[in-house]
Amino acid sequence: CPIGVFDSGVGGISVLRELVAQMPNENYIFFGDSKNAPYGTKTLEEVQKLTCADAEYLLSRGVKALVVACNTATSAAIRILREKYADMPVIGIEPALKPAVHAGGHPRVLVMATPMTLREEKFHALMQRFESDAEILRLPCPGLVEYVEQGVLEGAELEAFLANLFEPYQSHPVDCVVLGCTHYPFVRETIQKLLGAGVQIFDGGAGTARETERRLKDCGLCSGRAQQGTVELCNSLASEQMKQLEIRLLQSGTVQAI
Ligand code: DGN
Repeated sequence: CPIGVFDSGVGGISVLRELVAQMPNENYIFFGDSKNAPYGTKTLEEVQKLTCADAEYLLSRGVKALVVACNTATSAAIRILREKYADMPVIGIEPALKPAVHAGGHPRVLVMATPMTLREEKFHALMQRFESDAEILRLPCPGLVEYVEQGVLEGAELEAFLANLFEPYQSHPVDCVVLGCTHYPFVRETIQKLLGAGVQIFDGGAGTARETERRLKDCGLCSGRAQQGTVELCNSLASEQMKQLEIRLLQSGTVQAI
């Protein structure tokens, strides 16, 4: 059986890339709900409803585990999904505050995420755990997801948008950045360019992939296949242009997308 991975759009492919690197012999079905992206500026009830529909689609495709490759959907609905699908591993993602804070020296950490992720209870609880070891600054980035959904990963317009967001930190720079939305790793180079090479950038993709492998092992659900697995890319906006964008983002020379 395949592993089901979903996001409110194409951002979750940054997590899918890590999953494939971590467990190349598994089969994957990715579902991106680009038709309804972005989730991060919708109401909690809307996001919960859309997240459950995404999960149901993957369940109908016979997946053995669910990876919620979206910080917004995780913060809004992970509890609901775990209750609903109590007999299967349901893995979420959250902003990678821990490795950033452990970079040491009471760092100034900038957390970039959607307004909903930063507003929800789950993030407040996470922040409380690390508040004494770092100065944690929250930067909601409405509008950034849309650039990635349109395949704009670099260029003058994106740089101007980000420079405007980073303006308050010019006079007092940050030490680390946490990419708390799965779309943002695709614009990582542009963020690094604007903030400078000395700023460390973290995201939760690799941690989520390791956690998924642990959970599959615990449940005896790892694939015993010796050969490379497959990746199927699905999207609620089924167009040739979207397919090409998804393949470009997956950037995998070894895994064939079907
Ligand atoms: N990729 C989603 C996340 O990680 O929060 C956000 C996309 C959105 O819907 N705003």
